[in-house]
Amino acid sequence: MMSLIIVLSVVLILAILFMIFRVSNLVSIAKGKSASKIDPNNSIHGFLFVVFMVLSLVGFFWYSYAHFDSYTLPIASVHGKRTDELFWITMGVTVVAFVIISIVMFVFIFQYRYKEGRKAKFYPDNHYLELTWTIIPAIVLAVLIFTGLKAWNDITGEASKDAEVIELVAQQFAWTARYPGVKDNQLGKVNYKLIDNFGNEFGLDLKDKNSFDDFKSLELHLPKGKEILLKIRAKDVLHSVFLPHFRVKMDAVPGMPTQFKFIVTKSTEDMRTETGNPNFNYELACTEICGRGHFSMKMSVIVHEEEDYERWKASQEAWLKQNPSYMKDVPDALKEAAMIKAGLQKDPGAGVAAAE
Ligand SMILES: [Cu+2]
Repeated sequence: MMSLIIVLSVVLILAILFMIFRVSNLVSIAKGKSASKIDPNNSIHGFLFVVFMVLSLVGFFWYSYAHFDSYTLPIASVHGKRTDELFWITMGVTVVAFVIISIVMFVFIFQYRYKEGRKAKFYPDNHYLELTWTIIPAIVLAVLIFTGLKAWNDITGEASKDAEVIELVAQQFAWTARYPGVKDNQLGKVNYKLIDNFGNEFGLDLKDKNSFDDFKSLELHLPKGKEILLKIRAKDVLHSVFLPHFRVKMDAVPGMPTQFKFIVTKSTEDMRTETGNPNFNYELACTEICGRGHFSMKMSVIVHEEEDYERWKASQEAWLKQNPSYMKDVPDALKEAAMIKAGLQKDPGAGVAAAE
């Protein structure tokens, strides 16, 4: 009902404005002036354009300066410094262009408004001018694009052999991480056809011996100072991994695994000291509108010193230990190895050593 009233009011107001316009036109015709004559408020409109420009530009610079800290987070990764530099160079170049274009656009509207007797000059072309405004932007854009492309290739390129590989799986509306497990440090194979509703949310392929000690985590634990390779996939729709402090942003695409490598430079504790906030926590947020629950799709991130990180990893239970019913999918020849690797059964060798 309320929206109907609003729609009717808007229609009514538009109709009234149209009628006023018609009446004033008719009045000016009746007074003997031509209807096509220029509006007497022309100068006021031109002037208002300039006022709008000044207020907008002042507001733009004031906001950018006054709220700088609320939209720039401290950097906590190695490549983050570089991408931020690129960001600010691009920002500088575009702001200069934006300001010049805005001033020219609005001042010309005022300066060259209609005036009785003034005629526009016919100026068809000027090769030097055309060359200048083609070549300079072309060079600037090429430099920006190629430096950006180089940074991008470094971030998404091959990770080193001893990088910490972690898999992030996105689904509506949660993130799940899979770690390779301390026994082999290799992520086991996955196959989307093996995903089920009973526990195998990763689609873990238990025919692969590397999968036996993989473990799942609902928090993302990361080591400080070590190269990390995030392997990212999505199970349903597009999602996007966003770790703002690390300047990490990568889409999670169903059917097309993506990855991102980076080195974290500050542990959670370091950041708590730096920000003076004892409750500071890193966060992973989804930055792709992925459905109704998108707003809630985040994950806690904890960055440890490397030793603590290894300790945390060693304290985690293998996925297979938490879901022992999947032992049926392990080939017979590998069953014993799987039991030992998953921690379902003590390593007989280790047992003897402990007993001695
Ligand atoms: Cu999402």
